[in-house]
Amino acid sequence: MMLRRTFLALATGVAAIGLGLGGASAQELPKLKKKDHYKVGFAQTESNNPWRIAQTESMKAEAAKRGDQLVYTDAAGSAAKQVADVNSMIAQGVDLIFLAPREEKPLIPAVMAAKKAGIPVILLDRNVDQSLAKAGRDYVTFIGSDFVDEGKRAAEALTKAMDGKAKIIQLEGTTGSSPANDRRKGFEDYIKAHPGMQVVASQSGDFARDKGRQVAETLLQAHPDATAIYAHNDEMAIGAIAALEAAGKKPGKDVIVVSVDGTRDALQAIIDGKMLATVECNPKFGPKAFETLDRYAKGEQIEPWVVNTDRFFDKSNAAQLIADAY
Ligand code: GZL
Repeated sequence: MMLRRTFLALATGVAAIGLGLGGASAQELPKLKKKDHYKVGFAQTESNNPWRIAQTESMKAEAAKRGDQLVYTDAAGSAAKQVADVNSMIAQGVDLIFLAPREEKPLIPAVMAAKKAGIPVILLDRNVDQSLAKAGRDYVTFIGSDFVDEGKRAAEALTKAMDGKAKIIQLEGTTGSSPANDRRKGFEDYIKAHPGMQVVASQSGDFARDKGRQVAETLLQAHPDATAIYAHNDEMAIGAIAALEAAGKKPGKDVIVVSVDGTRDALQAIIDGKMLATVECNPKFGPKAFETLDRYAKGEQIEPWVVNTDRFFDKSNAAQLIADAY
């Protein structure tokens, strides 16, 4: 009996080490030594729209305000380049990396490389595939909006405005990105309970205005009976409005447009009656990102998801809030 118990204990121990559950350093989240000033990396996905530019400006402004050194990279829309950018930050020996993973899976190796190098990572704005990496184990936390809720709120507003009956064209964000995956999920889960609300076509416009216009043009030709457009971000929604007008359709009358972000152009489109509403997705991460870094350096236990709360913009408040929009 003794022999069996010893064997079992040994086997469990070996298995645990094999799974990396044993060796403390290999599995522990890197710590952040408290300093007066830090050298931090910020790996941005691209700068192809006002949202991303506003996010970058906010991070740079907060770093400057604190006298911290920011090693900034722009992956120009390439997940592979973003992985290389993170690896270069690791080589430069930054204290911590802020990463907005362009897509949920390709950035996992970068997160694991930083962990192996003893550099903590805070995910901003977009998340990684939760089955492959975990907050508190592989990275410190994810700071960002609830994209599923954004999709749900867009669906709620559209369902109400259309009395529960619409043929919807969906313009999806960047393929494989968490905002695109979750904004789709939130929207489609909501309309399941409203059979009159039908998505007749769904395609990625890569969160970009011109791509969004081109995709909207194609889908409107294929679905001339479409009565609504749900865009995963305002840039694509603005592109879709241009496509509608080019097709001789009146946005806000013939086709109702709803979106996410809360950019200045979107609020203007709402004021002009061309867009129904947009759910805010606040890009000004700077203060909260560095506040979370400070909390972590002080040894605080950081919650796995630091949630950004989102307002809702429609004709009731767009005019009074446009002055602060980006
Ligand atoms: C959302 C962010 C998205 C914005 C888009 O947090 O990742 O990326 O909604 C941006 O405008 O391109």
